[in-house]
Amino acid sequence: MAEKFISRGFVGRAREVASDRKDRVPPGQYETTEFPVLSAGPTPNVSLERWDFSIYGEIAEDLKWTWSDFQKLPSETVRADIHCVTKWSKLDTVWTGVSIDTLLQGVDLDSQSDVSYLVAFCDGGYTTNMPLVDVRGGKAWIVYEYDGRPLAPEHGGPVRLLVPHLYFWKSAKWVRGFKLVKDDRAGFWETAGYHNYGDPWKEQRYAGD
Ligand SMILES: Nc1nc2c(c(=O)[nH]1)N[C@H]1C(S)=C(S)[C@@H](COP(=O)(O)O)O[C@H]1N2
Ligand SMILES: [Mo]
Repeated sequence: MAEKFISRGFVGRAREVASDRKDRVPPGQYETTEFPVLSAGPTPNVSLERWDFSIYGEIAEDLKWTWSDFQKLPSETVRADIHCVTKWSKLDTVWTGVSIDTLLQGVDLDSQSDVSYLVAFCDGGYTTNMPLVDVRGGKAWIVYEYDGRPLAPEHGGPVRLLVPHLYFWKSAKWVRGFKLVKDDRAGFWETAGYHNYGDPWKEQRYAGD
């Protein structure tokens, strides 16, 4: 679960006991304090002058932000538990970035309600798909800081997607944009046999789970 710092849980969490932490680790997962790096290929290198983030696809008007545009967008600091399908979970990770709600403000989704999926695309060619509702309503961010520091390249810097309520393979590193589509289409791991949706609480690891 992700929550903003301003929300009520913060003080309470500081006094948390071990059993409460256990309840936050989904079935089949174990808690780690490490931050493993899992990448399907080499860490791409893109200059910030050439970097942009775009939202395009089956929508009336495309959106694009340069690095400096992106830095001017309102940011949020969020704390979230993350769950990798390789079975590690990491609690209370802290990220800063832009809510996807902010980015989608410029897309008239009400009059294009049949556009209900996205494919996140990245430098290096990685893709991952999810329903649009899963990145709306304060559930997902494009983050550029981890633990108060610029996001390290191996963890997805300059920016990555953060969708903490789904398995961490959905949190695309080096993300460069979203393609919004009417019909769902499988991304990199989803094509390779992983679950199309990936809810860690339902242990949706592989297709058919
Ligand atoms: N572009 C890109 N994003 C990616 C991946 C990848 O290989 N390429 N791996 C995914 C997987 S399987 C996981 S578990 C997390 C790992 O993020 P980390 O390396 O910061 O722990 O990134 C996800 N995002
Ligand atoms: Mo993963």
